[in-house]
Amino acid sequence: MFNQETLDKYPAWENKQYQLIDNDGKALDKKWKPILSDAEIKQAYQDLLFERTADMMAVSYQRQGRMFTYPPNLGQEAIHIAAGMVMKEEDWLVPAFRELGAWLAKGVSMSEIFLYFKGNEDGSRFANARRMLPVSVPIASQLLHAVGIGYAMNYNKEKAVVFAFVGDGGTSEGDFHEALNFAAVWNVPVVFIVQNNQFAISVPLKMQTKSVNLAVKGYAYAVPSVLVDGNDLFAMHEVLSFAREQAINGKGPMLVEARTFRMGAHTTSDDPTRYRTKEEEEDWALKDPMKRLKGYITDRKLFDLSQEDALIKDYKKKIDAEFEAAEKHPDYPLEDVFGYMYQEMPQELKRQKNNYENYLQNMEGDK
Ligand SMILES: Cc1ncc(C[n+]2csc(CCOP(=O)(O)OP(=O)(O)O)c2C)c(N)n1
Ligand SMILES: [Mg+2]
Repeated sequence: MFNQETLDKYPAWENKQYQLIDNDGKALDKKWKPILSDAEIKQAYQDLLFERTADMMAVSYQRQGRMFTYPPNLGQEAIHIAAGMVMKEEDWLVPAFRELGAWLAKGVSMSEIFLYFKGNEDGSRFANARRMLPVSVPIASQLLHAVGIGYAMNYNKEKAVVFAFVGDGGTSEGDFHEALNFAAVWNVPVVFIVQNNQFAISVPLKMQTKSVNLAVKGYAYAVPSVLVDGNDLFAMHEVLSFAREQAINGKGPMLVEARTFRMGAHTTSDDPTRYRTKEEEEDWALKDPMKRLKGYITDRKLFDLSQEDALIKDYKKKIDAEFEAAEKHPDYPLEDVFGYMYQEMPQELKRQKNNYENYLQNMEGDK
């Protein structure tokens, strides 16, 4: 089990990553025993399968022209499922925009997610997800909000933790550094999860930083930090459980760099073949988090894989119904987009509104 002693054995500057299972799902240390029960492991696999199915369907709805955009999660799901298992109801989730499984664990519905990516702000009004901020596209800005929430929780003497997500690209933003600095100074209960998926759109990590890794950046601010195999559900779960424990016990923030790979495109408007090689993709495919977890559960006979197709079919039905609900949701009035900034609408904004109205009318005409 990951503890303070383990943390001390993984100083970030040595660039050793915490990992428990290999690419086939076999334990690296034969003596290792998961802290998760068999039932929890089986559930984790099913949740991962659901996230992957929902994610692929979201991409296809967008391709059908039924949603404006979508950022695929493919390959990064173990991080999300592990975080979802560790987060408690009273904890806060401060998302970036690529951690679908964690949102679902908080209680966000797929139809809310679809609404959001259809450009409808009702998608950020979560009916059931408690203590979760809306998706944050302005890179790294959410980390400052996370620290603010952590500060408020200390002030109110609340025993809960903030889980804040950011990408590798986000670590180049000033906000990331400001957030880490004040997280340490104020000793806030914030767990920073850096999803290092190797790219910020088309910019590879080596053009982003000269540091040995991203975890090492935490040390400058006295934030305990560790590099973890983000495609290893067990390693992620252990480290995040430890980070939560530390935060709850007043030990302050922690930074977890989850090393992973975005197997899909940045968003549905991106073509990754233009900036990365087939070899790189093939190499990371061997480390696919689902394949590894599947290897583990197959060895341990925790899940009857012959049920998988039926399960996926059932998920697809549910996801389709959620998408239909999003499509039936009332459209927002155009006035909402343009109406609130000024008491009297300036000429330029009137021109834009007019253009947009014409565009919508023409779209109608094409049907
Ligand atoms: C402040 C800001 N600058 C630029 C952008 C445009 N942008 C959107 S996603 C992205 C890259 C983010 O990369 P990373 O943090 O690694 O997250 P990933 O997309 O890989 O999950 C950029 C530059 C933005 N949304 N916000
Ligand atoms: Mg990235």
